[in-house]
Amino acid sequence: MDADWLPFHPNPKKPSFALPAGAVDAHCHVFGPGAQFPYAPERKYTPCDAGKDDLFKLRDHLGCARNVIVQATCHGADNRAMVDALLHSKGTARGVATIRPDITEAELTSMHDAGVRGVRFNFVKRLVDPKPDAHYRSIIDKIKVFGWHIVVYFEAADLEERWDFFTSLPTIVVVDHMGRPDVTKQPDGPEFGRFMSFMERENIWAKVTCPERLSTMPPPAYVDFVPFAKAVVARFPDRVLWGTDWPHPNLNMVGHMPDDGALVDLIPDIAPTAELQRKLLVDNPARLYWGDET
Ligand code: 0GY
Repeated sequence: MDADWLPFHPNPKKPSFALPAGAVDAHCHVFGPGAQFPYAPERKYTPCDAGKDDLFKLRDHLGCARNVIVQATCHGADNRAMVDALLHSKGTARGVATIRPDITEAELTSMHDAGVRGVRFNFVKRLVDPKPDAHYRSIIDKIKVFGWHIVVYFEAADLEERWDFFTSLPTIVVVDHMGRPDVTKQPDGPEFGRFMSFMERENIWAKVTCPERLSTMPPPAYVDFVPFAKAVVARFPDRVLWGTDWPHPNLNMVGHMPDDGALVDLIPDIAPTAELQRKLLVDNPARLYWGDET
């Protein structure tokens, strides 16, 4: 792993907030293990190993029922570690893949059968080299028949730059970490206002995730993050998702590793009622990721 890599918390607390039955951790990753699932040559970081066994242990410890495992950039478009985790999850995990336009229908079918329900388009330049729109459009053509959705990861400035592209996407679009707002600005200011206008489109969803990444204030309260996430949950309660982001890549950039139990304890601050919590943690992810289950 990279010399300054921060490994995931070895001993997270048991949350004080009891997650509702059926709660989904809808944003997490697996890293390797590298000896079994090598990291991609084009990766921009080399993480600590953090495989499916550790992920499922955390799921049970926190009181989650299910996971959505999002392909991490350190594995590029090699989805084997993520798919292997889905196949060993006994139906308790769905996946979001990274694919290239030359993927075959047989490969997509096999991923769908394993539990993949979406693709991730990543525009964060320190993680990937973003591609021209045509690259993403050819992937959209391939996934249409499977009914998959698109997960996008971008920074606040990208929303303005690629507005026409993002607003033209024909599927449900889930935005990672609310599009990375600068939380030192005002939640009702122009920058986050642009994101809230984006959310007004019925096909746009948001993950109210990553206080540890976005906040400039100390854990576990992350006071400056809360009003942003709370505003999104209040206004769009049926189109929000929550997740841990375990095993928390690149937190050397912010200087600390959160306690995942404390991240769970932050949920009532951003979703203050039982109804909002049920939608955020249970109903919304169940509809999006397990909606085809009979
Ligand atoms: C996250 C955030 C980050 C990394 C990745 O796939 C990734 O490498 O998503 C980041 O560094 O901000 O969602 O895990």
